Amino acid sequence: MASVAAVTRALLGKSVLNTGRVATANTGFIKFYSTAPQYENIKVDVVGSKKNVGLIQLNRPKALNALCGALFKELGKAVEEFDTDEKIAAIIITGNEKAFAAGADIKEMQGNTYSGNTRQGFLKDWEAVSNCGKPVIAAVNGFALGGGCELAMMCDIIYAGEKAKFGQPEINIGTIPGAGGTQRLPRYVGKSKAMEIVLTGTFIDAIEAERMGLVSRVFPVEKLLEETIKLAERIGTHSPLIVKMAKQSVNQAYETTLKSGLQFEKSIFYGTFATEDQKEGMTAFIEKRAPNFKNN
Ligand code: CO8
Repeated sequence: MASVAAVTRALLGKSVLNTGRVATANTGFIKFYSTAPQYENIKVDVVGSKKNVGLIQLNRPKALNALCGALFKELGKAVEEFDTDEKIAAIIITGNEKAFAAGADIKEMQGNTYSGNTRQGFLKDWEAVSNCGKPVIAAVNGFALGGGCELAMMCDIIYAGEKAKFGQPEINIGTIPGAGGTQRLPRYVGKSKAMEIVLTGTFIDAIEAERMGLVSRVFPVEKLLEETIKLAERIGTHSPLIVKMAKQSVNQAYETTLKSGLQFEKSIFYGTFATEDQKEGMTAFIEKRAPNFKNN
């Protein structure tokens, strides 16, 4: 499969930048600067016509992007950097055609012990994605299994290629999902389907995942990244501040009762009226022009 950089260059017809804050000459090649983060298990680019989309590609193809500890540390760092970078509007996490991620690294954790897991807080590095304030979109081709499915579910939106396969096969290897599979999956697809997936380890395909509400759209494999970048760019046309408030409010639906969720939503809604971007958005509507949001 072509690298993410090659795909995005082809899509955008221009060079992409990595997270080094210095732009390269438009030679069509990515140039890495010494100040840019160097990663071993992921690749990081900034893409989109406005260079406001952070793109993270999981990059352990020989192990089907199995999520080893080092990968998760790097992923967390990259997400946090994009989250604090004011130029970035949304973040995409993707894999390759064969695998988004085939789960936590079984070879790495096979010898783990209960006391060791507890002492070291096994999984603690997995929180950066779900804590990110900006929208995070999973672009899933191939296998999203175990921790890979859980990683996708930590994201705010899941787009899938038509050959994607989702599953929680931990039951096959004598354990259970440990990063949200028994908690987020029922919230997406309901108890009966979640039980079936978790208790049998059966994989579901992209169309079924879309029908269940796990995935919001399915695309031909080669179109997935292009469509996901378009989605991120569309989000990026809005006020980043209001996007963040909207994300907080939707997330609250998973944390609380309807009554307190509605109260939370109301206070965030009222809060938008304390922002310049609400004034600008409504003024622009009345004046029949495009808004010029200031993230304020
Ligand atoms: N961990 C480590 N290595 C893996 C993993 C994995 N999860 N998945 C695949 N690989 C490796 C294989 O061992 C193989 O390596 P090698 O060439 O050295 O033998 C290589 O990737 C290619 O895999 P296969 O030859 O098996 O490829 P196939 O196309 O035949 O099969 C499958 C693809 C069906 C995806 C198969 O590889 C498979 O079943 N993988 C395991 C899926 C799984 O059980 N995932 C759940 C893991 S447990 C988990 O995620 C718990 C999450 C809780 C949080 C934990 C936080 C750390």
